Amino acid sequence: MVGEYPGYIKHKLPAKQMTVTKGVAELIEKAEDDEVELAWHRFIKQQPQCAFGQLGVCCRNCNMGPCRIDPFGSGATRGTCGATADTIVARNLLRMIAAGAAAHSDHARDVVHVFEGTAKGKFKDYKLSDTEKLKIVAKALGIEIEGRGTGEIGVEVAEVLKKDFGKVDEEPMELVKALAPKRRTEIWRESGVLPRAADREICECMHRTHVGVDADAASLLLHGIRTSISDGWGGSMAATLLSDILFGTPRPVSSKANLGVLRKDMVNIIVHGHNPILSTKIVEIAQSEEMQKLAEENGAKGINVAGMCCTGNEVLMRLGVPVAGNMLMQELAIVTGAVEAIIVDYQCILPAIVDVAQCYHTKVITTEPKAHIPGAVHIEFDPERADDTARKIIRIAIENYKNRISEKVYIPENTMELVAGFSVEAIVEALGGSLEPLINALKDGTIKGVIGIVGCVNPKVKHNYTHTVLARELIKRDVLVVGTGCWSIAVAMDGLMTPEAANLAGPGLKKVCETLGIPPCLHMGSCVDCSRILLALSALSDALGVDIPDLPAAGSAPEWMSEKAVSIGTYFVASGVFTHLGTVPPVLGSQKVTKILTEDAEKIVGGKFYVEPDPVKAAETIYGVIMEKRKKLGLPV
Ligand code: SF4
Ligand code: MSK
Repeated sequence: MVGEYPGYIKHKLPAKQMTVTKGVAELIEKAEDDEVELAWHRFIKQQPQCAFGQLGVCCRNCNMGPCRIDPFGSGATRGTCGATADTIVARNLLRMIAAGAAAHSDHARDVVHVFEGTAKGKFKDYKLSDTEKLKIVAKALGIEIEGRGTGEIGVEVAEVLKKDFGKVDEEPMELVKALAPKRRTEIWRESGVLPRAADREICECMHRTHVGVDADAASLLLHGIRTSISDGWGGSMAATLLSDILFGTPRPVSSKANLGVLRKDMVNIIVHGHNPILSTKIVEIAQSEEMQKLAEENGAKGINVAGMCCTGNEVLMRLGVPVAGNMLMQELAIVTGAVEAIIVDYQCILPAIVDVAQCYHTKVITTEPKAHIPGAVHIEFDPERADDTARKIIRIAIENYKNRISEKVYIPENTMELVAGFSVEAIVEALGGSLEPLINALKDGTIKGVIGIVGCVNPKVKHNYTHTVLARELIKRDVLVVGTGCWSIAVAMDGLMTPEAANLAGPGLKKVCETLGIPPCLHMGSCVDCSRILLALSALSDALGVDIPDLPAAGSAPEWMSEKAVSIGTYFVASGVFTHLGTVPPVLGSQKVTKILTEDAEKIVGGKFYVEPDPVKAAETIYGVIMEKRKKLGLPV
């Protein structure tokens, strides 16, 4: 790897300027000392990045291309087929939404599969843990629950939800009909964006963007909105609800975050990716006497499982498993030299971890038929033999402990306490059983508003800087912050998910947090759990008797990078949320598309995008929007 890029080591990164998270700079420096290349190094080698790509004006949707539009008008203004910059930018964005929605919905399909197999008694290593929630979901879907067993109800829930993926009629998706606020579904129906089935909308994205189909930017973007709704209120919603039924609805749980959660004297296993189906099993089986004994026989004091990214969030929220870091920290976990195995499912797994692992002793174990990485050990996960698969994988990790190279081990000491597990149900419980105290606090101005902050980290910007500064600026202004994904790990490592962080909040939010014993930033889960934010918004809009766009609420993806984040941002906007983006989306090559996203969308669905890389300026603007909404509702400002 080093031989491949002999130059990079001479140009060391200014590690301390790359991140705000403690311990990360030391590990970047260690990686350079060990001659290991990281995402930051590879990002620098990509410079200058293609300006056509950044503006979204390149197209390779057919073999008359690739084509690109000159943004300054001195070169080509149309592709070979005649597509304009507006068409190309809108088509590219639609394909991003399609990929993001596909990732979430396909994740959901896997959960539905295991849920159905469990309800039928076929997958014996799983059980339906939250049967109350099963009944609530079944009722919402119009399924009879009286006098029926949970297995029977579960099978019917699975039957209904399976149709939400791929049916061919024009009826809206069942989950959307069941859970989205009625005012929203009416607006979506009128605008022609009520989704019919997740796979169908995604498929139609691909059809529309094929050469010679939809050339109208507005029409393309409307379908993007439709597809994103099929994700947020459909695919992601199904993934969250069924994961809760299978593994339990999260409740507040204390744990720790940052790479210091790795243990020098234990077998360290990282679970990384997005799905709780295997990772929950890894945690469970690792705690078994059999595996702990095996670890001791191999010279370790035991087994330490830690999470990474959203699989990490899943097992943190439900089981209190410590989280080692967010997306850009996956390579650094290996650089500690103390990780015996990194077990991955899918999404946000850098293929480069295999190269990094080669410089240490870490085994990278892929488990999903749809996510292979060259050089990794592949052990395919089979839900029918879940415990056996988990045992097999954990054994590999344990047996690898003896291969640890002690001179290469360095675990930064940094860890941070946190409280996670704030599902909507947990928030309501923390409030004493109803949303009323929160509504009252919003009404009297003790809390000015609520923001959902989500999304990735990105080497284009200082790691975790925008995430943490934006959150700090908003809690200071008495805005309650909830969120998911890599954002939640970033602010947890910054200490904002401790009840003591209430001291950083404005007087109103501080009082509320102290009364309830909650942090000012609430961890709501993984990427698919952005659906929980939608449900929270829906509950708030019901309680206040207004539609979501009228709520003193906003959304943000400060350091986003993935296509899933594009889908999430779009369904936030579609749900009526003013949505901030901290990294610039590839749309600036079309004024028309930019205008639709940042202005016109509001007239159609009530929400719009706002782009601002500076978190302090963004916080001011977001706060201003929240205050405007308060004024319109007649609430004190
Ligand atoms: Fe070029 Fe049109 Fe083909 Fe795109 S679809 S590559 S713009 S000819
Ligand atoms: S893991 S999609 S980098 S949030 Fe959900 Fe983080 Fe973004 Fe992946």
